[in-house]
Amino acid sequence: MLAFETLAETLTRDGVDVPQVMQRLKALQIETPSWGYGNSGTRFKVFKQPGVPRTAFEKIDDAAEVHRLTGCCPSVALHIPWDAVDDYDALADHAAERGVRIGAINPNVFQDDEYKLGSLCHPDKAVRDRALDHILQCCDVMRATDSKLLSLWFADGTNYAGQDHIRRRHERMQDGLEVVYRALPPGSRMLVEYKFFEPGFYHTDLPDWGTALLHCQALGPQAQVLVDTGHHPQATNIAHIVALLLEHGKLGGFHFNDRKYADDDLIVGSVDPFALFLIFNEIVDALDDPTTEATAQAIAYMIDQSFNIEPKMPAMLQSVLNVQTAWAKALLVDRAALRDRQDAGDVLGGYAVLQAAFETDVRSLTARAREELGGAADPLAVFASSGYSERAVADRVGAAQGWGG
Ligand code: PSV
Ligand code: MN
Repeated sequence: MLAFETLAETLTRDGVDVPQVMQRLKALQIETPSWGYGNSGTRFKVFKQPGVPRTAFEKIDDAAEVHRLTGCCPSVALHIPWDAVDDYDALADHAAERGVRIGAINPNVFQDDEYKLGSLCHPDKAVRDRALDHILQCCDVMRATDSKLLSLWFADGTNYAGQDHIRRRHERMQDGLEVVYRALPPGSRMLVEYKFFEPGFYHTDLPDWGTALLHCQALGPQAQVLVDTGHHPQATNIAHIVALLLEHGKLGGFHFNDRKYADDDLIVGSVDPFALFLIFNEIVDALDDPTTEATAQAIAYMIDQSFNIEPKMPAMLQSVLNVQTAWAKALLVDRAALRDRQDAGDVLGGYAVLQAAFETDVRSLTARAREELGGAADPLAVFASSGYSERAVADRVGAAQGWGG
């Protein structure tokens, strides 16, 4: 690994504004999900891990440890009711004491028996109202915890042709979202997530960014699309989606993870780090463009992963490191040269500019950024020798074994 000073010198010689790169590198904040710390599994099995948190408070402790080691994960997303508590003020205070804050609130309208045929799209108004009530309660949780993001994912869909009326379901979704939109706390945003299949296999009510965008456009400026990188068909060009959502002011946030086949929840960037880099490349490009800058600045970066066979804390740390790496590489792209090659119609020239940034060894840059943020140069090594896991195993006995436990 090149020493920071040596790399900075070389980059400066190549025309890179290293102080600006470092400033942008340190500005990247990545939210971690409470459910990434608890037990989780596949359709087939939940493999229990010793030492996992038993309560929302302990999940916040783990998130705070990730922030302590990286310096760039100051918020934690909650999933309600997985993280439901009697006293949300106390939970927010606990987070603040640990040096983090509550991030996006994720309502769960997919695990009750009533939601078998959907939530906001359900044919029965009573079920739709139940889902709506829950989401509105989550808006109250936002108020209590000072969260500025409501993150919505719906498992709504059908399994058989003829099961339900596709357009009527679409209208029910819009009607429900409108009620939620009006209930958003001031200054907050609502992020609408899509997923191309699962659990609905014939049709999904929010299958793609286009459908999410239709809803968000009809709702207004506080509604934006959330891109979960694991929620696309094979070969989808996510960077393209990101570019178009940025262009229209509708890219609200990400759920990062990686995937090989479906919604695999693998460590971010573990399968295709180049794809992740290309996503960030579009974002850095948008930051430098006055027409898209505000949207790009406000993007909420979140990890959405449940770790089934790998140790959870190191996996979370690795994901954060991989996001930082891709971000750093995107910051190194020579934008003037790229523009020049593109305008010249130079097919391989533009690719070469991207490749040069992607192939740069940025480890010393990201390590320095973490140190300057108060984290560790090597969070995984520090975590391994910290005794945190061992203490958790000794102290935390009896965690719930189901999803979100
Ligand atoms: C659905 O697959 C999803 O990506 C949504 O964001 C959920 O809220 C999350 O996973 C947790 O199950
Ligand atoms: Mn997600």
